[in-house]
Amino acid sequence: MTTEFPDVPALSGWEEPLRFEGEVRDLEIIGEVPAEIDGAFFRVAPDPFYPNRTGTDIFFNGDGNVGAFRIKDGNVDFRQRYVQTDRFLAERKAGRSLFGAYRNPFTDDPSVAGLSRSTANTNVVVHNGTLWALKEDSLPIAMDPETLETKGFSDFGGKMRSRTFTAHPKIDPHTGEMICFGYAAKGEALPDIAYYVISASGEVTHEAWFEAPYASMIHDMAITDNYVVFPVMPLGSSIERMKRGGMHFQWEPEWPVYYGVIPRRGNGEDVRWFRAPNAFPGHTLNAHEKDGRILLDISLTLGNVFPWFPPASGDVTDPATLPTRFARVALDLRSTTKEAETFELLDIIAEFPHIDDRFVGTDYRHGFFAGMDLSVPLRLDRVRNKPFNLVFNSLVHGDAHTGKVKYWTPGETDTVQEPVFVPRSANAAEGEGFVMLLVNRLAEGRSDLVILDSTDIEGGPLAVAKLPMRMKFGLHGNWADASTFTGVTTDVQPRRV
Ligand code: V55
Ligand code: FE
Repeated sequence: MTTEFPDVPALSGWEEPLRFEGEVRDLEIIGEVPAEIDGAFFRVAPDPFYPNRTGTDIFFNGDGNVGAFRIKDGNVDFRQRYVQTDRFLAERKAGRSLFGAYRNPFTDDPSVAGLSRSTANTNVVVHNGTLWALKEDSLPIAMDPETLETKGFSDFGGKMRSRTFTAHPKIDPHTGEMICFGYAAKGEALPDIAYYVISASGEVTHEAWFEAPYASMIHDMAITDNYVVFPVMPLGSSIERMKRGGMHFQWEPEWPVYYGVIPRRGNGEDVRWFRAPNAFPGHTLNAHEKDGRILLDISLTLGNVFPWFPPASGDVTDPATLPTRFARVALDLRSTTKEAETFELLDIIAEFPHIDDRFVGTDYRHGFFAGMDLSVPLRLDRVRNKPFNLVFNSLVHGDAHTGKVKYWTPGETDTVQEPVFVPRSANAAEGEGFVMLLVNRLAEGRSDLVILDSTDIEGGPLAVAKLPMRMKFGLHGNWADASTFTGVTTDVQPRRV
């Protein structure tokens, strides 16, 4: 490789491309990994393998590099492998970048026209014995959870007609169904949404199509016992802008937020839209039904969290300075209102929420987040590799019933990544178990996997598994019990590269 990576903040300092695949068996552990933990923590980070052909790039456009921490009998094995997307394989074959700007096919080398543009870089989720690597512009791609071998993209035996699949599907803890959707489902920058239910054994059992109020990003979703919610973000898409070489998304400060609600087995005409003032709806913590209303718990920021998708005016604000909170949005299904009502749920600056997944869709208490503990300064003047964006210094626990908040803040030169919750046993009480996260030791240029007691995060780590290298800031990951790894039956499409 003779070209250099562009000198942009998104690919510098801590976020310099790592491009590492391999394994470290039996990590050195300070403390003790609880013996009852048997499973794996999967996570994915954007990690561009080649410098982008356009000469610049954004963080969201890197190739998905999946990390797996397999934990058993108190030991931790680490493995990392790129998702072998069609795009990754084609570029490896060519020895250079062939795909251009983020979600802008007009900037691609003509030789890759029609090939999947998925980087598979946003989330990794186990369902039906398969590890699905997800990017919201494409179909999911299947990996083997034990070897991280890539098997291929799937359209679920031809039954999934959407061109896209969310990076944030939800798994119903009672039925094992994967509830999911694609936006831009008929093509980039079009308003079509396709909603799907996939059974525990991987069959598409329900499909519904409808249109969003405008064509934009719909990043996350939420489910309740009977409904599905789609928060529509005012990050508009435009083919014309893409053709001019502009960004796929543009922040639209005048557009309202919409929340779409559809019954779990509903059809396109059943969708109901609730409007709310302009804001940035981020990740959902959970949702549930109460007294005829849907209560959606979601991060809500007043302004654009993604400055790399600026508004038409070009004005950007440092996202760290924008007012943000964890909100409870009420959607009243019994009245004819078209307005959503917004309340404060937790007084925290936090994102990357996870709950005890056995309580998805129901009334619940425990949320875990990557957040900011403002009482501990982040001393970036003392670190070698500066982090780029999305900087959090603390693991946060919030109680959705009492509003009580707890922090574990590792240190003045440490940042944290998204935490996941691990139940102590299959029938443990809600929130009783462990929480696991990557901590970036910015001064050392190295990361640790840290395991804490989920009921006492203030007590600090039970175990610290030391990595010999830095872990790029990942987007999302999930915990999967070892019992869910077996029975891979996924029907995948033949490889095209
Ligand atoms: C997000 C991340 C993406 C993306 C769209 O975090 C939204 C939100 C890593 O890629 O393509
Ligand atoms: Fe996300």
